[in-house]
Amino acid sequence: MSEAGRSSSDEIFAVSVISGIAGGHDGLPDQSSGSSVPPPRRRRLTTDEYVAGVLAGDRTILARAITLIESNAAAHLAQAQELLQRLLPHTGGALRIGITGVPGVGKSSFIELFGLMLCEQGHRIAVLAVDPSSSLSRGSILGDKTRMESLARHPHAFIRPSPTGGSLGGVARKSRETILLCEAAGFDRILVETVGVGQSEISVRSMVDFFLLLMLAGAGDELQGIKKGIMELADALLITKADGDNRSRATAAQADYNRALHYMAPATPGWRTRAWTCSAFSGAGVAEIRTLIEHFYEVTSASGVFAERRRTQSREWVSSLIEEYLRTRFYAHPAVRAQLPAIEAAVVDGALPVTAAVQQLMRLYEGDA
Ligand SMILES: Nc1nc2c(ncn2[C@@H]2O[C@H](COP(=O)(O)OP(=O)(O)OP(=O)(O)O)[C@@H](O)[C@H]2O)c(=O)[nH]1
Ligand SMILES: [Mg+2]
Repeated sequence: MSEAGRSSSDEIFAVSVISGIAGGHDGLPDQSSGSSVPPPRRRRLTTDEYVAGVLAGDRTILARAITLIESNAAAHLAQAQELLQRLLPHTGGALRIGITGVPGVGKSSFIELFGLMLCEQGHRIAVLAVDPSSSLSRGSILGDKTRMESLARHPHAFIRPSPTGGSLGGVARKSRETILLCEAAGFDRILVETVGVGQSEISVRSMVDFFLLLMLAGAGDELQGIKKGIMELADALLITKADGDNRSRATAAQADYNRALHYMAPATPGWRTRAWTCSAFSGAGVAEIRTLIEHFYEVTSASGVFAERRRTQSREWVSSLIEEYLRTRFYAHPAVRAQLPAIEAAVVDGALPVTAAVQQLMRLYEGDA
């Protein structure tokens, strides 16, 4: 497991193994303590064992396969890619749903209820989190586990905290590959929760079919401000906590948002984004979202938009990985690292034009690249 000596260019493909989360990292009770014989934790599984285990829906092996694809070690990368290659024919079958919203909006509470409803209807649910800040705060990993207790215990649900460490690009790569593993393991509804701050929403939009934005009522000025950019990505807006005194405010906000949405281009061609309300306390509105998403699937499948989005996402995934890879290699290059501070300083001092500075750096990089 030692990662000493890995080159920094492996960074973006790397996986920091999450330590210290009970139950094999998936937020579930430790299944190895049950009546079945626990797998030897230390022995490395062969790729055949991984393939067979994942395809059989063995959640312990699935959790280990995810840890493998999250690993930063070069040896793990090779095996992880071989595993993905073999599982690829079994992927793509799930409806992938992104769920975002500011901290505390009620994402986990909604997912708990929504996920349980889907489980009861015979679906198998995987809940993944994408939180590039989690290695620092560790906040939502723990929060999610406590707020999704019933779902975490459900035999048809699998909850996996956000991969930790590294750039958003690294986290996104791991999350996308985790989606594929979960699909190969037979999960047919994948819920990807991300906290509504910054780039992570755009990243999750690029890996899901349906994007749900949770919002709080009573912040009318949000309509003009920062939320607009994210609203444009959403396939539905859901005003949360529509209960008690907040019910009428939620209904008013729903009308406001519907008016605002009227003037926006839809996130998905042929689909009208609308605002809804729900309460995770009373359960009101949750079933409507399920129906809505099923309807979305029917409409976009029939029009071809669904398949086209998946193709576009794959193409964009390739280019974003290339960009990430090149950027990492560039900044890790010894000559670039040695010269960058001086060249930057010359630019800042007005002694060197920016374009000339970048050309110098590129020559350094390409010199022995
Ligand atoms: N009144 C009311 N409170 C709610 C509802 N849903 C969630 N809450 C409360 O809002 C708080 C945050 O809920 P979470 O589900 O943890 O929110 P979150 O968006 O997952 O939060 P982070 O993961 O920290 O970003 C908790 O105290 C919940 O009890 C609801 O439907 N009605
Ligand atoms: Mg949460």
